[in-house]
Amino acid sequence: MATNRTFTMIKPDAVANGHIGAILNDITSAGFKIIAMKYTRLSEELAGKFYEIHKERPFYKDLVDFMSSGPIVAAILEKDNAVEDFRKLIGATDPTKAEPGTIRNKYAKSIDANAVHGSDSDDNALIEGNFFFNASERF
Ligand code: YYY
Ligand code: MG
Repeated sequence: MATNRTFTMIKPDAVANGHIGAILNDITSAGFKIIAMKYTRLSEELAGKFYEIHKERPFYKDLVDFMSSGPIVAAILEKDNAVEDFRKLIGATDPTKAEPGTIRNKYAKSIDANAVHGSDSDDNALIEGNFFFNASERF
């Protein structure tokens, strides 16, 4: 069901800094089940499409450059209240404002390279999951 799923990416900074294992451990320890997962790299074009809702924002170009700068891990996660609970687990967009113990507090260095993505609504979780995975890749 869409309502108990969310979508995440471990961003290029966290991958480059060797945090894939620790972040996946935090995610599964918090009760999220992995429904789909892949290690991949976004082209500039695909990163631009993924973040199209931010097209008019001043940080869009830097965001697209950053998200296509290296490999990422993309995953669909399942848990009751997945979208809201995952946003709590990752913390605020700006890691200096993220609560202690949150993934961004622990692994992110700046607002633009903030370690992880988390969907902001059930509708977007479904759209974003479908962006990366087809039906035969979800378990
Ligand atoms: O959903 P979330 O990732 O927490 O933040 P958004 O407001 O959706 O922005 C997406 C992405 O853009 C953010 O994770 C980093 C980047 N960004 C930025 O570089 N500078 C900002 N002032 C705001 C967002
Ligand atoms: Mg967002």
